[in-house]
Amino acid sequence: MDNLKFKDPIFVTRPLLPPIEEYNKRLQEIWDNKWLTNQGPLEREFQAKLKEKYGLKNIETFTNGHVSLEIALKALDLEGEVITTPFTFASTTQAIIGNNLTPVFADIDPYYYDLNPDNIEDLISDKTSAIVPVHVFGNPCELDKMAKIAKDYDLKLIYDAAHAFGVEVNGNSIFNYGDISMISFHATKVFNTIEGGALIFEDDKLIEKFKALKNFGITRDKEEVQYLGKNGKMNEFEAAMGLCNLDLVDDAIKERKLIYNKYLEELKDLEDEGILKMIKPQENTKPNYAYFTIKLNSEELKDYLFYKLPEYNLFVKRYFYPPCNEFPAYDFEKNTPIAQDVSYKILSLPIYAGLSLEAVGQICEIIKTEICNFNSKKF
Ligand code: T4K
Repeated sequence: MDNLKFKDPIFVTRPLLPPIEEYNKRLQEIWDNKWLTNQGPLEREFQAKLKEKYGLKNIETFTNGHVSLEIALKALDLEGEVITTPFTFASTTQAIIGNNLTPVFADIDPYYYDLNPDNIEDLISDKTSAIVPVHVFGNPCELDKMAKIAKDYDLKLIYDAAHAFGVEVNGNSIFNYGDISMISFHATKVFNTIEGGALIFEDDKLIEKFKALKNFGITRDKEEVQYLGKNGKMNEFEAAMGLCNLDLVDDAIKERKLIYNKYLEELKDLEDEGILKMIKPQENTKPNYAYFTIKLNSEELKDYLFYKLPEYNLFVKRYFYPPCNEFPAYDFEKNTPIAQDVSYKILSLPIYAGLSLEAVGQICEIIKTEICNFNSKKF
């Protein structure tokens, strides 16, 4: 074991950080402007650059992804039930519940682990007002089917695209689908603004509403509180980080691709033997390689690896465990067997710009060694 143990800890991710001199230049601007938050010049510049680089119609930035999603649901004045996925981070479900809406969980597809559109229609009732799918690990949902269901039943379609920064489908940004898409710019994401998030949307009427909702509901024209708002503003230090990281993100995604492909190659034998399953990027998609996951063939093996790998200074994560409809805080129906199966058997392995291919090789060696140890203990 000792020859495979990492000297320094290897985490599931590390944040993308610009050269400190570049960030310092932006800090100097903040000092010169004496403007720290509340729709400052760097936030506006950041929004404009994102719009241009990714071909977006409207964008509003926020303090984090979660608040962005809460505000998206609030702005659409939704009521009743929202159909969503149980295989996601707690945020998606909590944003729905936080808006006094009831999440109704539909099961996921077994390939990309996204909300399966074929499971939605049976759950639609006269109380349903929206669908909130997630592009899990950055892999796009079935966009056309989702759009058709939303149109046929007159439902709002809000994508949780927290993982999907930079992803394109048929040459178009993934953020341009649905009524609204939410992105997270959290430190652990492909692209970060330390904390941060954004909403991308088509409808111009939402521009002023989002600006008000992130500022205590105060409208800019009348300076009146017209909505029950939040403090959801992005500050200038976050926008500065975003502006610096925008210059780096394309190269970071290229590095991630090399890592992703190395995992696919190194772990292929284990997949061929049916011991684990990996996700191959979808056709017609420009992926962002945000996460690399393995679904083990048993929960026992997943648990064994999860608790064993830290002995090698290797820290993987259980994205996402358990499924959100099993959180002890709520009492939801647990009738989503595919989500449950995936959630109990999945591990996310390290992937980030700066992780060497040599380290990836070592991670795969550790996994192979420990799967052998697990099997020999079993029989
Ligand atoms: N919807 C979905 C589908 C999401 O996945 C998320 C967030 C949201 C909505 C909400 O967006 P935000 O409001 O967060 O913008 C992390 C993130 O905190 C969370 O943003 C993310 N999803 C979720 C999937 O993962 P944890 O609890 O797993 O993070 P943590 O602190 O264990 O970090 C993971 C590893 O990253 C650490 O082991 C080490 C490394 N790390 C982390 C941080 C924060 C660093 O090296 N440096 C750092 O600064 O939740």
